[in-house]
Amino acid sequence: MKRGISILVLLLVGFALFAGGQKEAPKAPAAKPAEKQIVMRLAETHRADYPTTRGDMEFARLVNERTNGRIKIDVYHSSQLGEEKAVIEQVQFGAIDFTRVSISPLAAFAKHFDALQMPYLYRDAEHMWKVLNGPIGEEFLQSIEKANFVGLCWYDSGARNFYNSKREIKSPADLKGLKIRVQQSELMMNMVAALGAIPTPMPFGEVYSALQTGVVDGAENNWPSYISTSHFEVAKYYTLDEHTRVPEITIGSKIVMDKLSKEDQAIIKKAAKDSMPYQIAEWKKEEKIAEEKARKAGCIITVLPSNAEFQAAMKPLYDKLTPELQEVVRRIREVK
Ligand code: BDP
Repeated sequence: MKRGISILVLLLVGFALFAGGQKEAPKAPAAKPAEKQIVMRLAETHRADYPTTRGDMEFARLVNERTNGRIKIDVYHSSQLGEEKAVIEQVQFGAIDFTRVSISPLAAFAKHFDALQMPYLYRDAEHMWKVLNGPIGEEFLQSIEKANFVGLCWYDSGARNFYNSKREIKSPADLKGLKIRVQQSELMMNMVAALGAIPTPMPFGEVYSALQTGVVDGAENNWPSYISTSHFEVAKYYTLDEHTRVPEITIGSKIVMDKLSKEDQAIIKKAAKDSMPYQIAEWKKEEKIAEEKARKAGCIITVLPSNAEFQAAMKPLYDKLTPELQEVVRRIREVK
C-alpha cells in the first residue's frame, strides 16, 4: 500500500513538473499568414528602351522597393496589351491596372483634357511643366476619378512636328491635300483639317506600314517617336513647327485602386510622382540622341523662321472650345 502511494506521489510530482515545464516552454510564434504578393500590370505602347517605358520601370521599381516586394508591377511595353485607346478602355473597367498614355486618346474619355493639349498653348517646355506641376495639373489628375481613373503623374513628350514622305513643309499651304495620320483624337483631327490637310486617325502601331504603303503621306510626332518607330525611314521631311506639346500621363484603374489599402494607394501615388524627374531627364537625353540620328540618316529638317502662320490657323480650334475650357486655357496662359 505504502509503495502504491509513493508511486502515486511520484506520478503526481512528475505530472506537475511536466505541466509546469510545459508552461515555461517558450511559445512558438503564432504562424503569420504569408503576405500575398500583389502583381499588377502596366500597359505601355513604346519599346522597352523608350523614355516613357524607362519611367514606367522606375515607377514599378519604387513601388516594389517601398512595399518590400509585396506589390509588383509588371510593365508590358511595345503595345503587348493593345493600342492606347483599347488599353484605356480596359483600365476603365479594371481589366488592366495601369497605363502610361498620351493625353490625346485619353481626351476621348475625359473631353476636358483637350484644354491641356491645344496647339501652341504653352510658350515652351518650362511653361508646360509649371502648369502640370502646379494646381492646374493637380486638378486634372484628380478630375478623371469621375471617369473611373486615378491620375498618377505626368511625363515629358517634348513637342510634336509634322513629317511626310512627299515634300518639305514650310507653311500650312504645303500641307494642303496631304493625308496626315493623327492620334485617335477629335481635336487632333480638327487641327490637321484646319491646316488644310486630310486627317487620318489610326493607332500608333499601324503608322509605319500606312506610311510605307501610301495609305497616309505623313504624320506628326516628337523626335524620339519619329526615330523609335522608324518612321524617319519612310517619311524623311521633318518640319520643326512644334505645333503641340501633348503631356504623357500615367493612370490607374479606380476599380483596382479602390480595393487596395489607403497606405498602398498612397505608396503608389507617391512612387509615380517620384518617377517623374528620372523620366524627364531620360527624355531630354533621348530627344538629342534621336535628333542626331535623324540628321545622320539624311532626313530633311526644315526650320521655320516663324510659326506664326501655323499658329494663326489654329485660332478656330480655340473658338470652338466650350466656355469652361476657354477659361482653363486662360488660366494656363496666365501661369508665368
Ligand atoms: C507618342 C506618345 C504615345 C502616342 C504616340 C502616337 O508617346 O503615347 O501613342 O505618340 O502618336 O509621342 O500615337
